[in-house]
Amino acid sequence: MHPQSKPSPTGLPTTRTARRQGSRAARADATLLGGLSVDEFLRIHWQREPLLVRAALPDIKPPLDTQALIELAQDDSVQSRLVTSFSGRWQLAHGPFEPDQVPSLRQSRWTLLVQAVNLHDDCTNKLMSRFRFIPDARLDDLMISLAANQGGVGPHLDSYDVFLVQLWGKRRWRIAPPGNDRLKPGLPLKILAQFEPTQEWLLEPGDMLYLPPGWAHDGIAEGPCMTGSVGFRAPSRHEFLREFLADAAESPGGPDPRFGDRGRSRTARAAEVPVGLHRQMRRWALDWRPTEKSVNDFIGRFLTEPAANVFFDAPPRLNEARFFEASRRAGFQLDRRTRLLYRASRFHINGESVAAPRLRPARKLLQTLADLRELTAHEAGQAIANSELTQLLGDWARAGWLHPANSRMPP
Ligand SMILES: [Mn+2]
Repeated sequence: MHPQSKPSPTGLPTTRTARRQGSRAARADATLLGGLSVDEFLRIHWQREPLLVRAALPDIKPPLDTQALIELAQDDSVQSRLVTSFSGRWQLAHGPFEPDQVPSLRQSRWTLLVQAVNLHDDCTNKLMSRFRFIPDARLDDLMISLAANQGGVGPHLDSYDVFLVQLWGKRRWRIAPPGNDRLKPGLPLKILAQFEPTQEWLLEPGDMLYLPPGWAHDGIAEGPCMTGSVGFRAPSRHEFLREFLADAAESPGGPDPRFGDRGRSRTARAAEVPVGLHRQMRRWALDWRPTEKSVNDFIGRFLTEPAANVFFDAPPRLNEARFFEASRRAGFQLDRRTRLLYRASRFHINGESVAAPRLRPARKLLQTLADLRELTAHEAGQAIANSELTQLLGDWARAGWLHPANSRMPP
């Protein structure tokens, strides 16, 4: 369909962002959610009810083969775990693994879990982007588990929503509503003491199961199989405040008065906390207020902070003229590991906050880059014409956060 042939429901011209995302949503509607529209799914199922979708991703192929996945688990920048239940005894080992540490698929009862494969593989990243009807700030990663026959991690529950996508082979899932979260004692992994499944399905390639947080589930491979888990992030108050307060403590800003007790009298009770000292510290604690700006910026930095094991490969010496020339021809694309979010007039990228460009068209271009994770050659040309954007995009390219489109990205 020609993009201009269909007026938007509001009668206003649609932006390219809305159009591209609209078509993405329409494609998702077709099969991904089993005939439900995204809106219906969000209203009926999201954070409420499980949903089984047969042939959600028809013709799916594993984004990478078993050998490539095992090789990822050998990489020390990748988080991986090996769960085995040989002779009924649960064992857990953390990667990176030597090639001979991963059992053969001819042996039963083991699972290799590789976290955040989307950060390392473009096809996996593309698969995860099918779920961008949930905002990036809520999307976490796509884990891939490779299981031998009868492999699994035991009945357990997660605190986050999950889409379980069967990529290859078959896995039998049994689930139970939230309730009993008591764990079996003395095991290296969290396995529920009690599990009384209420529903059960055998998932085949392309089938998908959505589970809200807290639903107990047990997936057991029937023959060797590969399953993708699209996971979400939902900070708890404690997690957020721990990071926020640590950040605030490191960057107090303003003067830093120190306690003093000039003119004090001698003490007869050496162990008693001095009244003045206690009073001063109590005041510091009770009077401390973050500024609105520091809170807003911290939230953005918190939500875009790269995982501890993510390291961007900054080009050794960026030839800026050549970089902008290549981008003018092909457009820009964000590195697949880059987290770029925006709110009001601030942009947050990989744990840093920057002010939006002053001119509205430039701001719009940056929002498009964030929403679509790329700019066309035409848009790149417009961006390069704005000096504020050129500065910003040059900085990001130097950090390895942004590349000319279609260029080989670091593995
Ligand atoms: Mn799980």
